[in-house]
Amino acid sequence: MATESGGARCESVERIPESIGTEEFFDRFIWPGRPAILQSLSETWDRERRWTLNALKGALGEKLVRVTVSDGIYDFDRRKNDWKPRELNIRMPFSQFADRIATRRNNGPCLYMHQTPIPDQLPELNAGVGSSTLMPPGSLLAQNIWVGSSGNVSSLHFDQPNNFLMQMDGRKRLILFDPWQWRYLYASPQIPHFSQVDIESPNLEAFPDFRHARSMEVTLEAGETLYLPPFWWHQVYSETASVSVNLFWKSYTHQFLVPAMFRTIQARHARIHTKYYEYLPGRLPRIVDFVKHALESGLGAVAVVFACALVIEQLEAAAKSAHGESVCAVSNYADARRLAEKLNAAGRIGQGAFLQIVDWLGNGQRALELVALSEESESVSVTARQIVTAWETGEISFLT
Ligand SMILES: O=C(O)CCC(=O)C(=O)O
Repeated sequence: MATESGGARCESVERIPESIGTEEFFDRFIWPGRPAILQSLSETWDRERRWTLNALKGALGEKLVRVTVSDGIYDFDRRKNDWKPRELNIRMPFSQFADRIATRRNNGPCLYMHQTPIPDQLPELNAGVGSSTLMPPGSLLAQNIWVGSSGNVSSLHFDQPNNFLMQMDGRKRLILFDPWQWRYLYASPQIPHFSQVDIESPNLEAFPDFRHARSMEVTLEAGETLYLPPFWWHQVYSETASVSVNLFWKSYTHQFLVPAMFRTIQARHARIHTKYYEYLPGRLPRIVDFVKHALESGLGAVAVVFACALVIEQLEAAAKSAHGESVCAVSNYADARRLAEKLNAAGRIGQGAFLQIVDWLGNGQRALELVALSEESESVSVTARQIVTAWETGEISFLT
């Protein structure tokens, strides 16, 4: 079906009505990298008693929360090629916020308490936070809550971790593009996990290949969870007042074999040397897991390729540390957080920010994105060069 945008919508995302075992979930969705809607996952979260707007109002009461006010697009003004966050932040008691979003009129301002880390910012809710047996133990990276009015749009981007987006109250609609659509979606050089294309009204002169993009559309009802594999692009529309919780959890190595990651590898080979290094130990068990899985599934050739990659990585790492140099490759949130903590400690950025992406594009625009996690911190962008220079001049030191 052709859309107004010139792209097309195709296929649908499978809905899984009953609970599904971990092994089956991995075979059908994780290994092939397919999204799914799980209709029973959030049952275990006591959704109605703890996570509806009313229940949250009871739990949070007059607590001051940070809310963004916008015309709906709260992140970037891609039409003006403006990549600074355009949001207006205010603080208000949660109960007042809940009343405002429940009664928003069609053309009124949109309010959003978006991507708010529960353990850090809403410890009152911590006791109600669960996990999922579908995630390997120890793989949880972040638990965020998203509460807002109808009309909010989280514009087209992807994330590196696996994601369970659980719809607790209200309804959201999502437009998804698989990772292989990368070249049709024109990642922003400034914020490389965001697309420059306004998919509602694309500028096909500036972004001609968008016409080849193929998307899927899904509606997420209360009680449903979307499993979104890493690097899947998503634009999210709140269709009603809404409460969602999302769990980010670690990716597997094979999930990095997508165009965005190839760009990172290119960047590595372009010799962007920096002197901090620690991603390998975290990734090792996941590569080994994948090799084992490939062998068990009779995919001998795949196992061999990965085993070779593993050996090459090890040798490369050993050679680099022997020469006292290493590669800047922060590949997951946990590593990024640790790096940001070092930067924080060195007074380079505000408390609670973290690095999300390093050198995706390898196109000379080596932006690192620092994302604010708490009210005290500010979103800042620094280039890899700035960090390296600061490191070389001894202004900061980290990950040695
Ligand atoms: O629900 C939203 O508005 C955005 C959610 C999202 O981007 C995510 O879970 O990664």
